[in-house]
Amino acid sequence: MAQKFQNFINGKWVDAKSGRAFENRNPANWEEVVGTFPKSGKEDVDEAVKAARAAFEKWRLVPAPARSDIMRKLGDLMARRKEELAREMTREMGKVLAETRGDVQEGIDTAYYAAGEGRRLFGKTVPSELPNKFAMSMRVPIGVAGVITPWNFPMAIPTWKIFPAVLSGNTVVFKPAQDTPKTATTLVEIMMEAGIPEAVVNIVHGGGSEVGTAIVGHPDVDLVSFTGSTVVGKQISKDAAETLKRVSLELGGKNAQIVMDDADLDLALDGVLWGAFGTTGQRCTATSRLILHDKIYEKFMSMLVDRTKKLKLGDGLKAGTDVGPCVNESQRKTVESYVEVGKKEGATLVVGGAAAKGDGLSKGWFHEPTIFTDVTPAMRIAKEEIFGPILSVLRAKSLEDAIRTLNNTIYGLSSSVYTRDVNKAFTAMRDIQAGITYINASTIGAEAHLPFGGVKQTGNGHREGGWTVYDFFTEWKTVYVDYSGKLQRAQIDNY
Ligand code: UN1
Repeated sequence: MAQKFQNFINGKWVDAKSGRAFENRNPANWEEVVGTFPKSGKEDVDEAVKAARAAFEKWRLVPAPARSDIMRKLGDLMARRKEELAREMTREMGKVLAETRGDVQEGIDTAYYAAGEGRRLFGKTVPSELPNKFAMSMRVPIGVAGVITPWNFPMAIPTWKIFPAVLSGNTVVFKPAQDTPKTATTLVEIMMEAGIPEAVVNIVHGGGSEVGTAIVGHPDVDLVSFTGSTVVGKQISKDAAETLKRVSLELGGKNAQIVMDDADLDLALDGVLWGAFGTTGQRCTATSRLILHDKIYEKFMSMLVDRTKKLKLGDGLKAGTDVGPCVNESQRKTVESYVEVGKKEGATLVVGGAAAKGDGLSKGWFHEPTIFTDVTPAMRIAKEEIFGPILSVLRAKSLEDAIRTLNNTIYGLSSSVYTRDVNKAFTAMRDIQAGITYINASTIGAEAHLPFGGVKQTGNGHREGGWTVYDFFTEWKTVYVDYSGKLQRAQIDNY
């Protein structure tokens, strides 16, 4: 019998009101059921929002440094259980153990950052125009936050959103992806153990069209933080407009790595292999385009093809595995369909291109690391986010040409340039249109204490991570204190 998991609403573990459930399976072995989870609906969301709203009235009054103490405990608990959490996550979504350990570490770092932030959350005092008058502006919590998260960073991304939300004094209704409900459930258990009061965080499992839509449409949810596809992000934006909610969207990418003719090619090779095929290409920061300078094109391609062929596919829990499975059947089908698109568009398939079979792979959603060359900017494989192990290679004659190609996308999350020329590096930093630019490093691997997010259709201008996420989860409240004892009219006739 598969282990059964529940929602956590108003401090109690409960089934979906409908009694329905869904199954979660290991993508490296689809015969293995991780557990069953409630298939919730609007009525469950209503309960969770009611509980979160009531809890907000008390939580907002707890001093931020006291909330910090809980964050510190949370970080400690996660650190103690890091290995167990990493293993559970690999089993649930497939990426290799070294990466799931990194995913948990991002959560730990985010907890400790939040712990520090509770003793800052700086406001500003500003001189007033008028005598005997004091003026200041301070951060205040907003209310109930809806948090909707993807499966590719099942621990890190929920912590990026929930920890700053809660540290700032908000309460949360959390809907994790249906492919990673177990990791999310464990995270909620740990939050309770650390001392987050009941009902401050509620988890409601289920599908986007049921649970997600209900959260976004709920008049008593004040803000929504979402990471996922651009298509869904646009819908959330429209739906949230009905109640004028504040929305933070972290969406798709079509990130590129440029390799200039003066680059350290071995370094650039390690970078692209890690960026394109790490996490099976399932990161919003993944390298899905490689732009090579004409002069090093032939040499670099032969190095790249050679190394790509040596990547070892397999169960992420097994030592020696480089690349795990796609997260589920539909994701692998998407990857397969893009291989067909690439071939039809006239690109040249140089490595991979098929669902992987062989020892230990027959019951998982594995797909070979795949590379297309002769890709032109107009092709769909150069433009659309695939979210799988496919790399499209383009060519450039110069830095300007390479940057033009890199910028030729509706997205703008991450980017990378390999060059030893400091002038070229600074030109790239200035001219690349992206939220994140790496020099001589891969497009993946953002650190939790710096702003994270993208330009263009990757988002709507907000940033997660570091100090910037606190701008999203707090409201500025301005306060004037007049101690003159008389009516003072600003801007009119006081002088
Ligand atoms: C994501 O893929 O949605 O920068 C997040 C990185 C990770 C986070 C990725 N730290 O690749």
